Amino acid sequence: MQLEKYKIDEANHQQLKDHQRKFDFVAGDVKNLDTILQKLIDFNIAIPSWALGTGGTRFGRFSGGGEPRSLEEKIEDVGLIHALNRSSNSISLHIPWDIPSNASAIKAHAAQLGLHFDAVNSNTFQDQPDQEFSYKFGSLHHVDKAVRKQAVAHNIEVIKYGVELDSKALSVWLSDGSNFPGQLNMRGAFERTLESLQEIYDALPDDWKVWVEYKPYEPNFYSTTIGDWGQSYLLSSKLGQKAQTLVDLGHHLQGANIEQIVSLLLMEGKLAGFHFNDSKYGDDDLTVGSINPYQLFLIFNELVEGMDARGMTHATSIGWMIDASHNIKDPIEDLLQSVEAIKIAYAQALLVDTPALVQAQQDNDVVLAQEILQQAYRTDVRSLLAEARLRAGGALNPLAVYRQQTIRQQLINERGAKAVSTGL
Ligand code: AOS
Ligand code: ZN
Ligand code: ZN
Ligand code: ZN
Repeated sequence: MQLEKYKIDEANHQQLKDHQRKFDFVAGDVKNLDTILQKLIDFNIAIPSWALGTGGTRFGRFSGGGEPRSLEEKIEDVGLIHALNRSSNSISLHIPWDIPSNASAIKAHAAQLGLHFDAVNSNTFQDQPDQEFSYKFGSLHHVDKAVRKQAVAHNIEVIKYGVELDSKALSVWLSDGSNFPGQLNMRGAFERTLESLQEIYDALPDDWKVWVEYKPYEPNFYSTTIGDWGQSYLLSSKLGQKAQTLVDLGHHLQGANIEQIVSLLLMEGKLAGFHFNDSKYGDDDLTVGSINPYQLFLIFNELVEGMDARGMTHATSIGWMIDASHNIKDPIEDLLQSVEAIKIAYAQALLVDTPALVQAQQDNDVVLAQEILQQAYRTDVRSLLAEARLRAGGALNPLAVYRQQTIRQQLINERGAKAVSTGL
C-alpha cells in the first residue's frame, strides 16, 4: 500500500495552529534557524530491511501481522516511513535475506517511492541450505582455507548485487570468534581475517567503501575476532583508504565512552558510520533514544563538532543507519520513533553554542561547559523537527498519522495476519 499525500496534508492542516504556537516559542531563541532547518531536512537515516518484521529472541517470536513477505514489500514499508517523516530515503539490504533477483525492477520500484539503496550487508554468520562448507567455526577467520574462500566469494557476490542497485558500500559483520580459551589462536585468526578482507577489498569498485563492524561478544562468548574498535581500526588501517570502522551503538561493553571512540575515528577519517539503536545491557537493539538519549546527544555533539572541523557535510559524509529489532512493537512505529530520536539528538547538537564552549574549555570552566551542553540538550526541539518535516512534505506528527490512517490494519488485510518477514 501507499499513503496518499493529501491524507498527510489534511492531518497537518488540523495540527497546524498548535504546531505554529510550539514552533514560534522555540524558534525565537534559535540562531541560524533556517540553516538548522535545512540541515534537518537534508538529514536522512537508512532503514535496515531486517527491522521491518518483528524480531525474535532465542525464546520465541511473536509476529505482529502484516509483515512484508518480499523485498518489494519491505521497500513499500520504507516508502511509508519516508512518506511520513521524509527522513528515511534509503534501505539497507542483507544478502541472502533480500536477494534482488531483478535489480532494475527493484531499483525502479524504490525510486518511485523516493528511495535508494544504502550499504549492502553480507551474511557469513548463518549457514544457507545450499552452501558447501559450514560457518560453525567461523568464516573469514576460519582455519580451513576452503571455508574462507567460500566466505570471500559470498562477500564479492554481495558487492555485485550492490553495484546493480547503486549501493556504495559493503557492510561486514562477522560472528567469528571462540567460545572457550584454547579454541583459537587469536593472532592467527586476526591475520586470516585480514587476508580474507584484503581479497574482498580488492574486489571493491573505486567509488565503494567496506565498513568493518565490531562487537565484543555474542554469539561467541570468549573472544570475537573483530571485537572492538581498536581491532576494526587496525584492520581498516591495514586495508587502506576504502576501509572504515562501523560503530553499532550496542556493540560496546558497559560504560564504554562511545562518543570518544566516535571522535577519534572521525579525526582519523576512519568513521564509516553508525548502526543506531539503544541498550541497557548489551546488543539489545532497542529503539534509538529509548534508554539513554543523553549519550546519543553527546555522540552527535562530537559528530557535529568533528565534521564541521573537517569540512564534512553532515548528511552525506558518513553512513547513518538504524540496526534495531523488536519483538513487541509494531516495527514501523518503532522505526518512526528511532528516526525521530536520532534527529532530536542531531538538532540538539546543532544548537550547542560552539564558540562559547570552546572558550569555556580554554578557561577550564567546567561548570560553564556543562551548562552549555545541557542548555542545548534540554531544549525541546521537537517542533523544529516537525517544521522541517512540514517543509519537506512530510507529516507534522508521523506516528499519529500512521495510527489515524490504520496503516497496520491495511497491511494485515493485504498481507495476512500471519505474514512473516525474512531475516533473523
Ligand atoms: C550484529 O550483531 C550486527 O549488529 C550486524 O549489523 C548484523 O548484520 C545485523 O544486526 C543483522 O543481524
Ligand atoms: Zn549492527
Ligand atoms: Zn548487533
Ligand atoms: Zn545491535
